[in-house]
Amino acid sequence: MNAAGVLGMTPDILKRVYDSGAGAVISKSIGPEPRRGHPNPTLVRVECGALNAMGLPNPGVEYFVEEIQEIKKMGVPIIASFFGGSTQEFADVAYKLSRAGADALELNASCPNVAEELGMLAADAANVEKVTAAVRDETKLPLFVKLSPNVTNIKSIAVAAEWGGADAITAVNTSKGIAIDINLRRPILANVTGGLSGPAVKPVSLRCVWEVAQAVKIPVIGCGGITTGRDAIEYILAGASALEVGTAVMTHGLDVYKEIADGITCYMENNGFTSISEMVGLAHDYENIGVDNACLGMTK
Ligand code: RRO
Repeated sequence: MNAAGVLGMTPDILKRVYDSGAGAVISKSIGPEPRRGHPNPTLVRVECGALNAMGLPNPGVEYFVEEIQEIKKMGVPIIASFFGGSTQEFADVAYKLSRAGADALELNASCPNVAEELGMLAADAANVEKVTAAVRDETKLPLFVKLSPNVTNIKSIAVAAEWGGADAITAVNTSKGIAIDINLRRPILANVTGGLSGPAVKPVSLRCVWEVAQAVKIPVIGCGGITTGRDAIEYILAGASALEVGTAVMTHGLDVYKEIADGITCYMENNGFTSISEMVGLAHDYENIGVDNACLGMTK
């Protein structure tokens, strides 16, 4: 899947993502009302990644209902990412997106770029459980909860989402960062801080997947710096059952979805796997893996 916010604004672009090899597509995070987002600059390339502070720009749920219907007519499986400013707003938006025909919902509990009540819900386990449970009451659709890496104990937050009724955990959103222009002697982003994505965050995001996979029984969706088939396999071995790819599209174009899928297939053929589920979380068994098997995995 594409990571929410990357190429997720219009039905035509999401269709291109799907045609490029993604198994499903994810919308930009949709809220109760239209939002302009932060002033420019909102995106800056940094070493091994990108820093964004878009500020949740979106057309609002009423408008997006029509977009979902259009995407469905194109035969594309669509996961609607969404947020709210309160528990009630999260529930209301989820209800409207479900009625519109989305195939699944991704509750964005983790935008790093807005005030606490909108973004860093995911820093508080009790809130995550409460909001997830309120959304659960409004929809029977598969419900993913996207968590933040910018927390002290991601395991407890993941368990809270599971208790609230989540069907899967997406791990993770961007890591909070900053970039400074040495000539202007000021932060580059108008919002000062932004969310770091791309290869720079991969080890951190992978560690989050590892920890979440140990903490919950529901599936984990991996997200953070996945660019190659090898990255994808690392995430699957750490416990991810599905993956989201975002920043790699900026560096490799839309072909990256097929390249990653081909890389996964190649690894599976070379190592005798016939389904993804056979590989999920295998690295957690590291103490039991013999040297021969470990070498086989490392060479491909
Ligand atoms: O819009 C954003 O600034 C944004 C969002 Br909603 C998010 O979830 N993650 C991110 O890095 N940026």
